[in-house]
Amino acid sequence: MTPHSPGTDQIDTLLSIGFFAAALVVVAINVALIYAVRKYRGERGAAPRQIRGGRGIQVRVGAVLTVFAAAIFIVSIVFTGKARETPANGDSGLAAAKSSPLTIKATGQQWLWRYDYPNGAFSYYKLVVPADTAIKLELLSTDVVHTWNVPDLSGKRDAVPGKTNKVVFRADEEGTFEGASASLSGQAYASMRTAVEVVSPQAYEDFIKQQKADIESAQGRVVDLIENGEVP
Ligand SMILES: [Cu+2]
Repeated sequence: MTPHSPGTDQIDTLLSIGFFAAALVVVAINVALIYAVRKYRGERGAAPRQIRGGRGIQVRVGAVLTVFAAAIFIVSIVFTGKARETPANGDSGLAAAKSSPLTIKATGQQWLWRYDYPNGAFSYYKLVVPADTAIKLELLSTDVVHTWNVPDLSGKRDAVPGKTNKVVFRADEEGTFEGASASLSGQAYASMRTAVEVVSPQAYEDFIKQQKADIESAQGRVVDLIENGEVP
C-alpha cells in the first residue's frame, strides 16, 4: 500500500513497527538458542551434562518479554486511535467542507457499491471526491455485511445492515485508488470492487451537477415512454 491520506500514514508506520518487532523476536530467540547450544554442548560420544537454570533468569527473561509486549500493545492502540481521527480540511480542498467533512453515503449491496452525494446525485462502483478535502463516508448495507476497503486511503471498515459505520480520509493528490471487497458477501463478492477517483474541487462540483442532470433526464425519458404508452 502507498499512503495517500493522514490515517494511512499511521497504519503504514504501525505495519513497519510490527514487522521489526517480529523480526527482533525471531533474531533474539535464534541468537539465544545458538549461544546456549554452543556454550553448553558436550564432547562427542560423551553424555551431555544436565544443567538447571536458576529462577532468576526465568523471571528476568519473562519481565523483558512482558515489557516488550506491553509496549507494542500501547503503541498500536495509540496509532490506531490516531488513524481513526477525522482529518482537517486542506487549504486547497472543497470550500464547502471547511468546517465539517464532506459527507457521502456509501451503500453496499450484493454486489455493488452505491454512492449518494449531498446534492441528490448518485453513482455506482466509482466514487468521485475532491482532493485535499476531509471526506466522511457513511457506510450502510441493504443485505449482508460488506467491507469497504481502499487501502491507500483508509483502513477497512464494515458496512453492516441496520447500522451506520464511518470511514474518514483526506486524499493528498488526484488519481484513482482501487478497492476490493474484504469480506465474503456471497457468490459474486470477488467482483464487488470499487474505485475512488480523486479530482480537483471544481471537477467534483461539475461531476455531481452533471451526474444529477443525467439522472433527471434519464428519469424524464422513462416518464415520457410510459406516457406515450411505449412502456406498459
Ligand atoms: Cu460485498
